[in-house]
This record gives sequence, structure tokens and C-alpha cells, in this order.
Amino acid sequence: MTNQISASGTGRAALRAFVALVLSALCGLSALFGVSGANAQDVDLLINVDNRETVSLDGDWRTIVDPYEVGYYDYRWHPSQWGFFRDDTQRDKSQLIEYSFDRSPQLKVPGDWNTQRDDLYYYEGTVWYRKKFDFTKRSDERVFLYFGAANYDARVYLNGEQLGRHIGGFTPFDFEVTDKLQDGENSVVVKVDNKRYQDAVPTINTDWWNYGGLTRRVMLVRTPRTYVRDYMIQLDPRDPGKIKGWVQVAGDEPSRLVTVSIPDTGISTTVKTDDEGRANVVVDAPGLELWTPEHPRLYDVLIETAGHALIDQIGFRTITTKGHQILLNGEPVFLRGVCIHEEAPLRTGRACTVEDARTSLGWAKDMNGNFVRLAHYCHQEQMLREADREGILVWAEVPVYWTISWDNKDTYENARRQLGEMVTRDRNRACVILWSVANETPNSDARMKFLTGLIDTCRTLDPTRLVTAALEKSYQGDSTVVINDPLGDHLDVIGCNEYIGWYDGMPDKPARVRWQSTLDKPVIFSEFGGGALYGLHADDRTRWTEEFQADIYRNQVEMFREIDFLAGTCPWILMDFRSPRRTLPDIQDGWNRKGLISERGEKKEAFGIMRAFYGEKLREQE
Ligand code: GCB
Repeated sequence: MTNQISASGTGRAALRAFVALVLSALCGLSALFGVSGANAQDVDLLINVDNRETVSLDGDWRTIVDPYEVGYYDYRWHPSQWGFFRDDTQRDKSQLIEYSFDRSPQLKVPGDWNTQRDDLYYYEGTVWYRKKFDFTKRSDERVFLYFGAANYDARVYLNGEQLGRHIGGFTPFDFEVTDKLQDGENSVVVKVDNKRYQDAVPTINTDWWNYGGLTRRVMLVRTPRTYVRDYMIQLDPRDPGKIKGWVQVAGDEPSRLVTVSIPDTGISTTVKTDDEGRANVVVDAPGLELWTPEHPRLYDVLIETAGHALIDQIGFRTITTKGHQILLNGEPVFLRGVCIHEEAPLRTGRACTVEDARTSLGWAKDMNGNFVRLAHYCHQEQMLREADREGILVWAEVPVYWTISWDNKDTYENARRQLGEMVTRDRNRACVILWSVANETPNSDARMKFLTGLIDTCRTLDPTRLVTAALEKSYQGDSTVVINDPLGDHLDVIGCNEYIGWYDGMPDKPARVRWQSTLDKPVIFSEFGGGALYGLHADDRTRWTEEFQADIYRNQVEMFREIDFLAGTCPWILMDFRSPRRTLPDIQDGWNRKGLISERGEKKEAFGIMRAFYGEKLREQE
């Protein structure tokens, strides 16, 4: 069922898989009995680590670059059950050991390896990481080893023992280590491998840098023996006067009373979890100040059970559609968006800090924006937390990009699990309004089956948000553009990527085309734009100049004004980002130059055009 072999999750996951099997055999009876399908599909993940007691393992880690994977396979290429490099301590002195963490160089965690060492710039393969730390366990606690993300395939060992493996470069995972920690010194070793494979998610072919390593924070999370593990506390989209959701308790005594309250409002309810630690929560929520981009009100929400009180900062709002409109709290909203890659502003490399998140979102706001598309994979949790605080709506997405192996069952399970981990981590964030299941995927029966499966998973895990995907356009005649991808029937909001004026015609073309949509659904232009090197100037028919790019934007904006079903726009992209596909010397040099801002933070002319357009949209809405 899952590629994550977790010491903590195995028992519960097996039980859930069994429950899932029985429920599906009963063919829909689950709904009848009020058992949420979410139970059966849930990903077992410790959420809200920001508000838990943690011990950071960030900082310098010893690392061994291992392109031949000698730390894992023997010379006959047989995998070692335990990983040869799992630990280099406590061996007898006559033993032949041909590696040493202690004498190997260090890399910073969180961080990609590519931008920390010149010799690792293009490296795709295995790097072993090792961190030693002191710990003293308390008798009444559980401890989890938590990774924000490791790109792409991570095998984790603690004190020489394998904890498990996680596949997927952008989502978190954890292992319970309560009984594996030693008082005093401990050693955690991780084999991180970022090789690309045809049947992986994403596949071999993308347009971004394959940054490898422990790219996000690593920590120990301490909880009581019985603890709140996961929950969903959101407004009921059908009855916004109510909060509806569920809590998941885990540990020694999962069946117990749990109180969910919002101290600022007097809202409070107590529920009893079942033997699996689960309880539904429904409570009247009168008088809540709704979360909006203008007033992103977050409430402290307390989830308490005997011995454990967990707090979260949650905003309450609804997101629905009506015909061509997207409604936020029942009111039409135009999404003044921009796409963002997780490329660190100003210093480059994989973004991994709150400051990185603040800079990118600050630029989006500076453009008069209210929306970001976090392309093309799940971004760090701090980005969502910051968007919640700043009032920026979010499109969140999985790396189902271009040409995935649609027929491969493992590829599907991999994508489904990554989607599940993303939704599980972020479904309490008010900022997230759209889950996206794919980007520019050519149509086929196998693709339809794969993606409709992901859409169903998404709706099961989170019935409160809208589901979208970035589709492609097609032409009828020379100048009529239609969106007729059959996947549109299954989505709530249609994302459409179009590069009219860049890959498709010259910059003046957008103003000459007419758009048609066959579906009575909101459409967002989820990508458009063109490349320019910051500071390169000439006439507006010279490619790569700021003028050429600006002209595309000017004509795109003209085109937008004529489209009555348009619910938002999302230029590609906020900042130039590294991509090995982009090799043109003196212009690209390994960078996709479609940014409205250079990697050094310099704004190109086109930025001003979007800023002016969004300024107009903002005034229309006021
Ligand atoms: C696209 C892709 C995006 C690319 C962009 C480009 O359609 O969705 O990932 O980076 O075009 O620059 O060509």
C-alpha cells in the first residue's frame, strides 16, 4: 500500500488497509454507517510539528558521496539488509572499514547538496548523511524522528537499525523511535538518493533542478504516551455556521475524551474517540470572523485530551464555485496569482527557511497579488503557514508532471501517497483553496484512470476544498482557442497553461485570439509568459529582452479582459529558476528566464504590467 515502512505506522496502517478492504467490499456501506472514507485512505503522519515539543537536528551533518552505492549493495550488487554504511561506531579495531563519517565533509541540513559544493552541482545519486546527538528519554513520552522532506528516496537508520524508507522528494515522513533511542549519544544515518526514473513521480523529464539531499528540516518530536496525532478542523462548506472535522488520537489509550475549543470565541465541544482513536467533530461556530486575504484572521484552536494539549492557528473560510466564479466565503473572488518554484530567492538552491517564504510571498503581494500557485510539487510547510498569516490563497500541487507512467500501478500508488501526505500535512491551512493533481498531461485512457483516481482520493481526504489540474489548450481554426480536455469534467476549477506569444506565435498574438469554454466552470490561466534576461534591452521584437517579455504580458492582459469565464491568472513565473534544460549561453546558463524577477531580486518590466493589472482588479473588487 505504501512505500513508507514506518515503525510507528505499520500496525495502524495494516489495520486501516484491512478496514479499507472490508469497506470497499461492502460497496458504499461506509457512507450509510457514517464511517468516513477518509479513515480508510488516510496517511499516517504526525501533523503540526511547529506547535509540538521538538529537538532540532538541523545543522552540520557528516556526508559520504556514494555514486556506486557501496554503502548499500555488495560487489555482486546484492542489497544489504541493513545498509553497510548504517553506522561507523562501536566496531572492533581489526575490522575492515573503508569509510568514515567522522573524517568526511559536512553539509548543511536543511539544504540541497547541489548548491553547497561545486562538485555536487550536477550530482544525481546517493549521499549518506550522519548526525550524532545526545538525548535523554523521559519515561512518559514517545519520540518520533521527523523529516520535512528528503529528495528522493531515503533509507533511515538509527543506531545501526533500519527504521524504514520513504519515497518522494517533497513530503514529510516520521518514524517512532521511542524504544530505539539510547540515553546519551545516538547516531542517525540517512541514505538519500535523487536518481531519476521513468516510472517515478516526477518522472525523468521535468523543467526544474533535481536538488538532492535532506532539503527540509529534521527533528525529534516528543509527545505524551497517548497523543493527538492528526485532525481536520474546518468550516462545513455546506453549512458554514458549523465546524466539521475529526480528530485522531494515537498511543497507549487511543479511546478517550478529546475537547476541541477556540478560547477566543467560547466554541467548545468534547468527543469520545473510538478504539482506533478516531472521532468526528461537529460544533456550532457562530460569530467566527472569517479568514480573507484582507483580514487573515487565525484563531488559536486547542485540541486537548488527558495529558496532551495541542494548539494550532487555524483560519475559517469557505471556498466554493458557482458557474464561472470562485466564491470565497460566498463572495466572488478573482485570483490575482503568480506561480512559484521552491527556488530560494536571492541565494538560490532549494528554499527551506521562513525568510525564503516571506520574500517570495512579499513579492507576490507587491504585485497586488492574492494568490500563488506553488508549482510543481508540495512546498515546505513554512510557506503555507506564512501564506495563512499573510492572507495569500494557495494552489498546492503534486509532481504528476508531463509524462508519468500512467499504466504502472506502483507509479499510481506513489503519486497517491504523495498526494495524501501533502493533503494530510496542509488540510488545516485556510490559505489552501485548490489541490492540483497534474500539470500538462497528454490525454489517454490510462491517464484518465490515473488522474480520476487521484481526484477521488483528494476529495475523500479533504471534502472542503476545490480540485484542479493545469490542462493544455487546443485550437479550432486559427484564432479560436478551446479548453476541451475531458479531465475538465472531473475538476471543480479548470487550470489552463498557455504560452501564446512565446511558444505559440509572437507577442502580439494573444490580443488576436478568442477563447471558448464548453464547461460551466471557473477557468484560471495557470501559466503564461515568456523569457527575458533582466537588464537586456532592445526593441520589443528581440527575444530575451525585457521589452519582448513585457509585450507578451501587455497583450495577454488585453486578452484576459475579453474572457468572461476567467476566474484568475497566474503568470509563469515569479522568479527565474534553475533548470538543466535551459542551456543558451549568456542568456539562460542553466536558468529558466521566465521570471518576472531575476534570481537576484531585480524586477523586470513585465512585473509592472501584472502589478498594474492586479491593481485594477483589486479596485474592481473593492
Ligand atoms: C510549462 C511547464 C513549466 C515550464 C514552462 C516553461 O508549460 O508547466 O513547468 O517550466 O512551461 O517555461 O516552458
